[in-house]
Amino acid sequence: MSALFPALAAAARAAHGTHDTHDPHGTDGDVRHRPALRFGDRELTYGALACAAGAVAERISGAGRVAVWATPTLETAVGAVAALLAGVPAVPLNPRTGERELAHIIRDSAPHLVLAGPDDELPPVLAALERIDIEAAGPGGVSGPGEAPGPGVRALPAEPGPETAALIVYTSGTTGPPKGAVLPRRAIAATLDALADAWEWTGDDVLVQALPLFHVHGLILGVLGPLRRGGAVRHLGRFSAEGVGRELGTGATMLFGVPTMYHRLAEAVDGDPELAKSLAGARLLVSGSAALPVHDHERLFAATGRRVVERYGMTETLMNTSVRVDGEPCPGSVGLPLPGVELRLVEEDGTEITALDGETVGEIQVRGPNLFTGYLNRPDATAAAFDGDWFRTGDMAVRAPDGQVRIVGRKATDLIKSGGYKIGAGEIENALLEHPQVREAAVTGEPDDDLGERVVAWVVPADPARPPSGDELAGHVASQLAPHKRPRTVRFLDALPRNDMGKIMKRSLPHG
Ligand code: MCA
Ligand code: AMP
Repeated sequence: MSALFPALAAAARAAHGTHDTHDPHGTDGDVRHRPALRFGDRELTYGALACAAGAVAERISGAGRVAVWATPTLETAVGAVAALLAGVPAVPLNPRTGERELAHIIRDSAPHLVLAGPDDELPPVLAALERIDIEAAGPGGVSGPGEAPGPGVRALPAEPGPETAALIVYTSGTTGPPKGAVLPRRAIAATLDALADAWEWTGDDVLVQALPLFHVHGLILGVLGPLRRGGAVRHLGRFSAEGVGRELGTGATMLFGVPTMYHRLAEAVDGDPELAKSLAGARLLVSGSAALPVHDHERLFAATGRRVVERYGMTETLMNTSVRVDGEPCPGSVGLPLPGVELRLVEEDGTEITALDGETVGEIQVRGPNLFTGYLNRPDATAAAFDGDWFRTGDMAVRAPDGQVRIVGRKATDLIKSGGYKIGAGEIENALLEHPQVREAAVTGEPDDDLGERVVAWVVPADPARPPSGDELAGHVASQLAPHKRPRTVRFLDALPRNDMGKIMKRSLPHG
């Protein structure tokens, strides 16, 4: 495998005078001056990034694993790149993770160090770890737009092997706490190159995004993707339709977002001709992490004349399919398997469905170089996730005669996708049951125009005369797990419907 980030390697070599400075993508002929990362008004060129990330890489080289306090900032992007340069597996942490979940992730992944921004306040559970502050400017580096790095650029370390773990990303299952998906460098390179093929993604593209940097979508696709191509990313810090419009109107060419963001753009675009113009001018609008409702797709098309391209992936598999830019637009479809990805649909009894009839529903199974190597410390869960060498996604789909994949549902009803975040019903139920005023709890997902699905909690209070408030329970879940896992609706019942075995029958819940 070639270097994960060729442009970064070229910038570092150029700074050492070992190679000519010619920029293959170049505007001004020197790769070091090419913009790489921009967060708000702070920007790093490839030269400055090589300098800043190289300095951090040198400090963490040889560490077993590092945690990265993953705020939506330049520091986090530099920290993640530094870990990749050093060949040290990085565990991105959601800074809003509550006590219970964070304690689990730290226990499970056992990092030796934590990388954080100089101003970040870390919670007590991280206090025992050695902390390294990420200086985004780096020694001799600068963060002003377009300036060249100073003399402090480090020689980048030798590239580790393709099977080396690059990232460990925590993802929820139906029950129990989140599991750490171990993603090797090979999977990251394979998925980004397959997307480049499907999207004609080059170093000339400038991506705008506002995704969290502790998940695959925002970090791997949205930061490492542009860097692998030698292009640039502008991160908004937090999502707003106005920010998207501004960046697409001033040079950004692509947008990555979850369906909730496209829904909000569809809401905003009607009364906003400037936004419509900016979206219409984009080279590529990509949606993923959950299904984009055809309704929002059509609203955006009507307002802008642009089709949103959908791609389908998973933390464990990275990207599996995408609508191609050189193919037919296909609302409601997630497109074709990406180059290198094998995909099949399988019946309940394990038989492969060969019909491309757009009707026969089966579970999507995939294999290819884009897959993870397993769940950290969980050989049982890893084994259960595979059927031979095929990974069971749990997503149900049909295939049209031209091979296009259309996702129609999920095998497990206990997984909820809200705002593009995967949430396990079981983990929320466990947290609710720990609340002293809760006797019984069940969690379901209900359709939501904005979030796709919203978390609904069904609660039997310990004392029916004094039930806890919905806000109290939402706050409890937010503080133990994470704010995006909090129930948006809480319904109180006298008892949960159960079958003869005592199992909760979620389908029998009054509105479930
Ligand atoms: C509200 N908040 C609270 C509470 N209630 N905080 C603490 N306790 C509470 N009880 C805070 C939230 O933290 C947040 O803070 C604010 O109130 C609003 O919260 P929320 O409603 O959750 O956020 P939102 O602004 O409505 O978020 C919508 C969103 C977000 C921006 C679309 O859901 C999002 O970023 N989703 C992206 C998920 C993603 O990247 N998934 C990819 C997974 P504040 O306002 O300060 O922020 S990877 C994947 O799925 C695969 C690989 C794939 O295919 O991509
Ligand atoms: P995560 O576990 O957070 O990585 O989420 C992966 C899941 O998100 C997949 O198993 C799908 O259920 C869902 N997903 C991702 N992209 C799409 C898409 N374009 N359409 C429908 N579902 C999607």
